Amino acid sequence: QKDPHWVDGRNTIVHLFEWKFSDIAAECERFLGPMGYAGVQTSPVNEYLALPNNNPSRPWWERYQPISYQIISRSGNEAEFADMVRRCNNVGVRIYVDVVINHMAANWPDATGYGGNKADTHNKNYPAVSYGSGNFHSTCQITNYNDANNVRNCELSGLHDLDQSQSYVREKIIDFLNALVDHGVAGFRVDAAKHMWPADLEYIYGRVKNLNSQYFGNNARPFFFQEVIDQTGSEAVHNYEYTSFGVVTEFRYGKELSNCFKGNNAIKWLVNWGPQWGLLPSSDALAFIDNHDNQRGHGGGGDVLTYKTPKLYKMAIAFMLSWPYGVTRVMSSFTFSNNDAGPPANGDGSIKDVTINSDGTCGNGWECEHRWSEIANMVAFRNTVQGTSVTNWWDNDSQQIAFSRGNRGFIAFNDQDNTDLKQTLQTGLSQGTYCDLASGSKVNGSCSGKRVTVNGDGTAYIEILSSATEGFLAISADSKL
Ligand code: LM2
Ligand code: CA
Repeated sequence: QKDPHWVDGRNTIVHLFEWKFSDIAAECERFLGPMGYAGVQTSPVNEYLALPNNNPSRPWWERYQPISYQIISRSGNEAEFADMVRRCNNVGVRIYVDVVINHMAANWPDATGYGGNKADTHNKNYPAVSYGSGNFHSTCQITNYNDANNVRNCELSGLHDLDQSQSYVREKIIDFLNALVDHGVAGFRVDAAKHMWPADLEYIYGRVKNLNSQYFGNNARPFFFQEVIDQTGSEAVHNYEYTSFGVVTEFRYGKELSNCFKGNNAIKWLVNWGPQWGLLPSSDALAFIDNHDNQRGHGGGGDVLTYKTPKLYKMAIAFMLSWPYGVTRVMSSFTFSNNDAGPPANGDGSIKDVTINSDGTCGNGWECEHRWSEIANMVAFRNTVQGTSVTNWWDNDSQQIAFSRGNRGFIAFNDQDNTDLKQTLQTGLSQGTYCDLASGSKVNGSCSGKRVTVNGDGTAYIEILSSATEGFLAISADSKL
């Protein structure tokens, strides 16, 4: 169940972290569809803990403490969810829901969800599902990542750990996933998959119904991408245990690329980026630079590039989108300094609308990295070069590289401090003038950024000054003027 069911000619999933359903629907219609994005990962949509006393004030991580499987959250209710899925599918953008099925909410006094359902968390009683204490593993804490039993049968941060080997628990989870499938989602991000047994997950995925034939035809199986944090390969649980029945988030991808573009490892070594670096096979991997956890020091994170260092971040994202590997995912954040802080909110606690400025960027505290022209243009580039391979690799034996994607695209990176890139290079493209997708965009046949002249023999003079705002340059068959 590794087919994301993208509409032909599209690529890349964007995680619209904490967005409301109404804003996601609007974004599909006004931006994602027209720009060629393939899908959206939502934040968890089922009912979760509304923190008592608002202390800390409605943190983003409430969403990872389920109270029930009803669709009601800070993002909206079931009718709004249904409307979003329909409108996004209608413009060729798929929806993938983040599902939290490893555990339920931890111990909280008077735990109440956004839909008003209550849970007696201290007694592992969640009547709105309903789960009782017998549906959970007995209480123990995860303390030893060298012991798969401890990792999978004990509690992650005190979150009560469901026993997915029970047919009753499986049934409840399958019913929840089926309800989302009925609405027309294309698949799921499975939270904390590392903390569940592969055989249990394989069973559950196998029992989820086929995707809604209204959008996906007959016999289409739901897509599953599973969160398994395996950054070193040295823990008891390995990411490859999960790849025979779904795709896995490849955490080494963003970690290594961030390390490279930060200058700790010369980017010339990226010539064989992929399994030779210890990454999963391309068809098993969900590739990303940062996610909602590691961009704020959660989920094994700390060192990855994020929107906070835009020049290097955009280079890493551009490299990801130009390289033929994996199902690519782009992060779209809200601005934060406090790692616990929830999304931009109004006085009554409701999530703020995503507003769009006249230059296409977002307001009201939303970063919208997916709208940065360099990133959106590279999603288009990836669509343009689909099916081609890497050719014409060039490097300066250090931190400057360039390569072609067949005769469809060419990209160059200058990651070297105080050294300009000034080279005549083989682009593989046909003669003509092209618009650089990093420094500008092609709009109505003209270019708002640098122009690149490709000669009759495919060579072009490429210049990226070390002082430039953008550290890369990209041209494609579709950016020809
Ligand atoms: C994930 N993947 O495996 C998510 O990507 C990650 O965001 C989730 O943790 C985690 N698994 C569990 O679903 C987040 C966050 C934690 C937070 C939990 C639960 O990273 O910090 O834990 O959600 O909300 C919080 C408190 C923690 C407390 C716990 C239980 O930070 O101090 O532990 O709630 O109340 C006593
Ligand atoms: Ca578990």
